[in-house]
Amino acid sequence: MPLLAAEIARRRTLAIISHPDAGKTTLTEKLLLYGGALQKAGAVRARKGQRATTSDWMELERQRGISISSTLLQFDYDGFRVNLLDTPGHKDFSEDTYRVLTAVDAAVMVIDAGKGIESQTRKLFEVCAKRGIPIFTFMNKLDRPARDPLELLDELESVLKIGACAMNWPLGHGIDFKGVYDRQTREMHVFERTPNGAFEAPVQVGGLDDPLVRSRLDPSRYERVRSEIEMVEGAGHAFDPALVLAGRQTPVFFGSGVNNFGVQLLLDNFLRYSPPPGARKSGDRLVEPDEETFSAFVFKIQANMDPLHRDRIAFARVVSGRFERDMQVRHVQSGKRVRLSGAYKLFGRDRETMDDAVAGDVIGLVGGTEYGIGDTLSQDGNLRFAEIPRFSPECFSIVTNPNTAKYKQFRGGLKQLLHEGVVQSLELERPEGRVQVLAAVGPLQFEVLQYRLESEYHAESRFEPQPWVRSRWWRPRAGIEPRETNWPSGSALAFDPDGERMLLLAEEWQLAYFTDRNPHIELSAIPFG
Ligand SMILES: Nc1nc2c(ncn2[C@@H]2O[C@H](COP(=O)(O)OP(=O)(O)OP(=O)(O)O)[C@@H](O)[C@H]2O)c(=O)[nH]1
Ligand SMILES: [Mg+2]
Repeated sequence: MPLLAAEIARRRTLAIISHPDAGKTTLTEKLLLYGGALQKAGAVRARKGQRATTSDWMELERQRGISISSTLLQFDYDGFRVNLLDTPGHKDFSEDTYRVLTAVDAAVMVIDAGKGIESQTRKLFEVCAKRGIPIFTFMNKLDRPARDPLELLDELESVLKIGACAMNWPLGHGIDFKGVYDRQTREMHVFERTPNGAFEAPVQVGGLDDPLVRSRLDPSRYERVRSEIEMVEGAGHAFDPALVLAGRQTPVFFGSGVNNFGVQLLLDNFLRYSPPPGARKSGDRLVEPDEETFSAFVFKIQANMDPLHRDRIAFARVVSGRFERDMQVRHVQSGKRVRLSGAYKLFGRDRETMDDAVAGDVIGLVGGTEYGIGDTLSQDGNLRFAEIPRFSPECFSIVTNPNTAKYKQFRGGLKQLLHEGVVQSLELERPEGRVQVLAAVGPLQFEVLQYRLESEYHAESRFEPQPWVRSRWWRPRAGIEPRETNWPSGSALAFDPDGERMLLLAEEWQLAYFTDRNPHIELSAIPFG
């Protein structure tokens, strides 16, 4: 069996992130095509008879043409084992995306070159920066009218405060977009478009003066590109792999995901310069990937991925040691010893038995009903990873079952989807007793819940939106004399599943007002734990 260190060194675990619609799922599909994991690429909005993408496998995703849930794709390419996670861009699903970011070692940030940096991209960038994750940038959609490349680079520097180094340079844009100039090899890659971009784009590669390559560009465009390249060579940042690993420089690749232009260059350079799996914190200690003891944490749960099996998969990122089939580990949260028998390698909704995994790999665990998001699995019962971020919900709804004949399906489905974290569940304190209220970061989460209850459990549901717009965990502040609390009008008290107290507010301004009026109460945007 190969040495642990050598196995770890060839792992790459990354997330693709951005604002909605920048082209993450399309790029993911093309990375799979160029990575040899797909023979033919599908489209996000596939027409009748066309292939859909591998990562938007959920029916609702295909109907709406957006990603709702993150998807894991594992494949081997050029000596590397890649764990690729396509994430949803919509802010209502950002909890899922943020969880995924705890499990990766690098990110590819996709930017629509016609638009530049959009709000959600900026937020996700900040999360990556805080975690010290190196970021590779893909400037996408160059086949459409795009902003000036220099301006796009400047924007990265001024808005995100990170050095931006163009790794390649676009040869034109819009219908004149012909390919890219690779600054490292000083070669032009001139591509041909293929129908639907389903197959790799034929490419001609040659130096700047190569007449064959040159003849493919309009002469005035060629002159312009040449002078742009001279300028970048003179004034642009020098590429510095150490700065990239430190999160202080982002290598920028121009291209078009739909047309497959520039995808190969992104993939090869990403694998070459991105880091192998890093350590994770357990309490005060850093757990290194090459430690002998196996450890992992669960960052995502998804039920019913396979319509034939209708089971639940927990996604666990291996932090250290070596996973072996049927091994016994401790599920730290319950204290129980569990056997890791149903373990899978995942490719969208497809699965294959996993025999061997090391740090960086994500294992799909089937059947462990006790696993929750954030849980630690380890041979060392003293380890506990606390990676998963929590969010205070801003949308609330009470759900009821309108069809008494389907009570069992409704209850069962709701329980499973709550466990998966599709939405959160709170208990509202009412004079008549406690009432369940569902809580989410954004309203689309409720739509997904309703749709999935119907399609996966054949259960109807009725949602009654509630008026609160903010929530906080609260407790009496230590060392301050208790006194009567001034609850704002329209507010409500609730309990989270751990029994921690929460305050739900009807207006945003009440937050500051409440803090001001109630110095004896401490508020927190995350649970006190
Ligand atoms: N013209 C052009 N369109 C593109 C390109 N890449 C993606 N698109 C289109 O942009 C739309 C959104 O693409 P997706 O890949 O679904 O974007 P996404 O970032 O995954 O979106 P969410 O997951 O919903 O956040 C689709 O209609 C794509 O066909 C590109 O390079 N050029
Ligand atoms: Mg997507």
